[in-house]
Amino acid sequence: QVNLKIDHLSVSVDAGATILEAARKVNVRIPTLCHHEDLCVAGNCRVCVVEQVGLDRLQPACAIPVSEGMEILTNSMKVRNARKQIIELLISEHRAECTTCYKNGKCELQSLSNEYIVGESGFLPLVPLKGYTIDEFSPSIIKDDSKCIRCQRCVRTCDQIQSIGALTVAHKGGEMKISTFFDKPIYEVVCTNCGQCVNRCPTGALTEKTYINEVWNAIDNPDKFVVVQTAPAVRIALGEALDMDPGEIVTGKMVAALRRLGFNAVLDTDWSADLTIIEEGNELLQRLKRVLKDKETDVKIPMTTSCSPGWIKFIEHTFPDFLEHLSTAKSPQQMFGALAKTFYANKIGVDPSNMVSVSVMPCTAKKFEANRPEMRASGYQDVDFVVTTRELAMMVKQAGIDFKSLPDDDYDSIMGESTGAGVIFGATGGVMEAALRTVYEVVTGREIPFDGLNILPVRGMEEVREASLKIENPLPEWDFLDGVEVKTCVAHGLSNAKKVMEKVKNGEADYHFIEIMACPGGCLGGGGQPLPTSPEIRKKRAEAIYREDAGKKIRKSHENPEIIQIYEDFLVEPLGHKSHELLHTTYTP
Ligand code: HC0
Repeated sequence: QVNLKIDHLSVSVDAGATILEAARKVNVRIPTLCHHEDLCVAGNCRVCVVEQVGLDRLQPACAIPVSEGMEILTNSMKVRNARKQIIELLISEHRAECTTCYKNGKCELQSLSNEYIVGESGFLPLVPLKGYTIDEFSPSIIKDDSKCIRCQRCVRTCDQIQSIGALTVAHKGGEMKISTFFDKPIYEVVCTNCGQCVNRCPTGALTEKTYINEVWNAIDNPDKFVVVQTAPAVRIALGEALDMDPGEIVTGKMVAALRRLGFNAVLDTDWSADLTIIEEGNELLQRLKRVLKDKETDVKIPMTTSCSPGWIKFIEHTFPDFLEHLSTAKSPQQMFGALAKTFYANKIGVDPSNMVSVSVMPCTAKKFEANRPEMRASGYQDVDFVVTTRELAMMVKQAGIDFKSLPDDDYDSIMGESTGAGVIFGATGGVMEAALRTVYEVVTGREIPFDGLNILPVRGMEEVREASLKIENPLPEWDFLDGVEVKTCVAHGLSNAKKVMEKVKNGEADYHFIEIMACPGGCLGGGGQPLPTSPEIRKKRAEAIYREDAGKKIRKSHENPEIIQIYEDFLVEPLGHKSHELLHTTYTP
């Protein structure tokens, strides 16, 4: 332990802790910009400077470790003047058109400039803005260099969390900028559209591409029937953007709000998550049968999940020889979209050409996924517009809805009923847990031997988790699985996906099934979720997801009555003709 004083308050912290961490321990807030809890220290913006008694030079609190007897002043005149000047200099290079900025009200630089009354600055008119680029080509992300303050949070995110390196630092000194390979649009480089950079950008330099106006236009068009689906991880985070605390479950209020916004049908991606389990679970069993019973040698095992569009883009770019390991099952968003404009449109008597299919997702890559050419199985674009959790919150505010006081509403039927297994898709390990609940029961005829269906080994925030499940006394049809230990692996964040795929590539992995989600924590940490994000916030969201699961009457996908019904009425059987036509796809390098 190291003892020091922060603003005359005594504090003890572990050796190696920074001044910033010590200050937080005694509830002294030091402003930061380039610092982010998920990222390594950069120390390049200098907004967090503090005075160390006895030293002339100011110190960046985020980058300097504590030492015994240190005395720190975080609010001296010297510190206040320095911080103000630093913020003024940052603003002098920032296109500060705050009132028209998409990030207005949510920009960290704007908050600091307000806090330090930067309007008095003499620098503001002195540094003219140079020519700048606004890259709007991606369906998911907009990059506006004129708003960039070069803190490099995005670069560190793309490199450290995702191991992509699509964003990088180019040039030096005053010319330094955040760029891409040959300064190409992000759509043309290895960007996976995950939006993790958007989640960590303190200003409006990186934002999601919004489709709010397109959705309003559809709602206002009397000739259109607008259906909306809501992803699992939206219901446990939307409240954060509407003045509620992290971890509050707002499923019922969200459904009520969507109805108030004017959607014609409010349906659930969790329903198609249950459907995904049936299709993907059966695909896994078929692959295992072909390998273990029929001794086929060209079947790709381990099979990996295929529902995270950032992960799909990553494997296409980074491990193109392993694309056949992906399950052919489309994501729940896209299964929903394909069925909305076929099965559902037919059921309710709406011409699919007049149907507009909207999804609310925690993810910016879902905007890209909806635009992929593979996603037109209905004969139309299966999902027309994707809005993020943040955009839905903006729509709720625009509509003047007092979200907190809304009553709880239920989803419409059909395609609205879901199980606990569908809900947990939103957390890392959730797809694996949902699949195991069903696969084990299909194979053995017995419920999985875990406490109350909670398969704890696949849960948690550990970067890569492994779990195995021994099959004993299966039903006669699955006798080749008797005694087989089904080995699984779960990874979240693409740098962890890379580690797992390197093992697969090197022949060091003996897994049967791998779940990969592109974002830290799974979709609950998606690039479209409310800001800010941190390990603590993601933990609270995960707890909320498992609470929602525990509170569900039905917790296994194959017991969802609306899933049983769609096989009776339309799909006939898992992996059948209709499923292949609408619910499965393959990707080519
Ligand atoms: Fe996810 Fe999904 S769980 S990718 O993380 O599978 O975005 O929440 O909607 O499609 O269901 C995101 C979240 C989804 C899909 C589902 C899957």
